[in-house]
Amino acid sequence: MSAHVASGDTSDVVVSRSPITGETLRTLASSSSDDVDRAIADAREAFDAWRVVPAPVRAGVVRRLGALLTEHKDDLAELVTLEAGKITSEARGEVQEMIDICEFAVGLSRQLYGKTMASERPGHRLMETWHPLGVVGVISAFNFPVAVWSWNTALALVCGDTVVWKPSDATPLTAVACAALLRRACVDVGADPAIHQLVQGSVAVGEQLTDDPRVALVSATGSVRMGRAIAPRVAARFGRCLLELGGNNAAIVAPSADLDLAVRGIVFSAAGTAGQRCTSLRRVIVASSIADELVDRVSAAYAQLRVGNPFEDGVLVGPLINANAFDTMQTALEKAQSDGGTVVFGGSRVGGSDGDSDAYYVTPAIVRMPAQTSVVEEETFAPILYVLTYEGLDEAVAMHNAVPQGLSSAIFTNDQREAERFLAADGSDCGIANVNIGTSGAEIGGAFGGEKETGGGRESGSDSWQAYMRRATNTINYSDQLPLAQGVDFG
Ligand code: UN1
Repeated sequence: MSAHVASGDTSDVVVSRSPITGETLRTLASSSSDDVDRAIADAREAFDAWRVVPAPVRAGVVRRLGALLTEHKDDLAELVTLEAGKITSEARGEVQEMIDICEFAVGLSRQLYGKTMASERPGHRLMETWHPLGVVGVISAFNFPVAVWSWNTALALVCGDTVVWKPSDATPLTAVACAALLRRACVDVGADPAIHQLVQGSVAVGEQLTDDPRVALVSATGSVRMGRAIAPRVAARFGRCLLELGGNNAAIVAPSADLDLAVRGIVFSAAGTAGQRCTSLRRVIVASSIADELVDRVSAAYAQLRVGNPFEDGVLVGPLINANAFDTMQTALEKAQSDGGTVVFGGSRVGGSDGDSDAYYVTPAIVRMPAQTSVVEEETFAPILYVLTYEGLDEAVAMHNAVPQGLSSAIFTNDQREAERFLAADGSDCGIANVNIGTSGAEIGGAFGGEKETGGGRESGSDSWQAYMRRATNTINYSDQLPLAQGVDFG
């Protein structure tokens, strides 16, 4: 995603502002450099004791956090709507995603498996053990202000790490709420609350986490630009990075596709969350024979979408996060048109936002493009859906992969050959590849992340936990001989 604050910003306050009205909700103090230093030091100190607590016992904190999230689901969702502008159903879904990852992490605590390998030497055993890594710095974005934190934190805590969290400076109140719930979970189960530290601020705070050698892993979600700034700095100190950066997600719609299903999948992925998910659908690559019909049907569905206050029943598209997001969207639309594109639906600022208001509501846009020009290759964090056409599947796959990002992808087809081709080695080059389902709204059970400029990291389910631990390979000799590997003779 692409929200970014200018580098070197050292503002000493963080302003919580609601995109629903543009009003300031509250001003919080930013963490000073000393505060961040202390948070890292406290997390590092807490790690010494936390790493030797058995993982299934560590899971107690996460189990309790899951219970507290269940109890406070609606309240936390309300805060997410207020600060991030998500509709209530999606905000609740985001909190549900937190509850789900807590359950996953609790089960995982008994499954941090290492392998046992056959040794080539008699009387020897070869195995691997997974150990806690250290302090994990979590940098998260405004658009999933709570779920992405929980993916990282639930896994990190079960893995024996401690956490320092720098949330987006657009969503400081949801962060305070999450940190308070986790603190309470710690107190309730008798764990040291210092295992989690919250620091608030803008780029300077993130940079401090990035550069501090006590932070073993920097897990960052945000723009490609942010990832480019973080990765070399962490690499320079041989730290670890887990990057979840921009997406430019596409769906191929083949001639055999079930169009009812495709339209529903496209509309949710492209217009849902006002196009402000990393996984939002940004490109449709449709067979030319069905392109007009598909565009008509998606346009008709868009015409039914209510745009407005995300707290209101029936509203499906809330506001953009701020003026900058609106300007970026308008610039992209202008660029697309000057590249020969035609806006066939939406794109303009609408009701609830008069010229004076600092709230930005837009009708989701559909733009037919003659080719995949440079603006289509960029991730614009707003509801713009570019439509491109193809003749043969090879061409569609080539077009699909010809962007710098590689997060999520989909094909709508009822032809198994086409579906398998899309999922094969020479098919989609993304970290997520779906069949007959949109690009957004992944479950937590799978690994989440992508390739190329998306950064290569994997979070959430499957074996993503391994990024939060260090692996030790152990060779144990239980014989009275000392044979050397590879048949080496040393006297
Ligand atoms: C993000 O946009 O940063 O797959 C995360 C999805 C959500 C997570 C999105 N489960 O759309």
